[in-house]
Amino acid sequence: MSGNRHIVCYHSPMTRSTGTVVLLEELKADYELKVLNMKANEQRGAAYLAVNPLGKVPAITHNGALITEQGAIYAYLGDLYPEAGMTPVIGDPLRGPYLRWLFFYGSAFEPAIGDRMNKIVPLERASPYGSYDAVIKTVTDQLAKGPYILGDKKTVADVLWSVAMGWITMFGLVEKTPLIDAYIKRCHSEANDKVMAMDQKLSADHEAAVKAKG
Ligand SMILES: N[C@@H](CCC(=O)N[C@@H](CS)C(=O)NCC(=O)O)C(=O)O
Repeated sequence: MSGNRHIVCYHSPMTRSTGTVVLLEELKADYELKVLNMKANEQRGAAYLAVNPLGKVPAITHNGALITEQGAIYAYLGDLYPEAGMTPVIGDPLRGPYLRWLFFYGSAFEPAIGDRMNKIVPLERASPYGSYDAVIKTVTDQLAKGPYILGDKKTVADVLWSVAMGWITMFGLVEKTPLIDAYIKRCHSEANDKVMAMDQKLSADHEAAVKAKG
């Protein structure tokens, strides 16, 4: 693919955008970060709300076009950097399942986790995902086929799922079973370590900046 592939990524440490930065690293993408200090509530300031009116990260821009929502961001970046070999391209039989698992994440898994966190048990027929148990079983059955979510090869979808599973099991919203633990470890790469080290420093800097303001 030719043309300008420079990505601007709005990021706040230790959040969902951490996974996006891991993906940018794994794709060896040309990118820059615009870092928001959430401890200072910068994501709710007018400047960022003009970028993403929801005040949420991740958000990316490419040639001035805004992309929000992790599933869309991951699909977009995977297509923009196909040479990384982490994207089943159109025509590949795994393209459909690939999109399924990227979108399942945002359309079923996140709502199920969000309801769990908020102690909401919705009517199955009125929720976008059925039941929490059905969602967790569907994902874990898929991971059990392994070694990656689409089978033998690690894809962009694994960056999304493994980073998310890392946070979500840490917060106790999903049990860290041996299957999930092994999956997280299998997907772990140098990029995870690099971004985590950066995030730890950013986080400490943000804390210090807020304290200094009093
Ligand atoms: N639907 C969004 C969710 C993004 C999201 O919830 N981001 C959190 C960080 S983990 C956020 O920006 N929270 C800041 C806030 O609400 O003030 C996506 O999938 O990208």
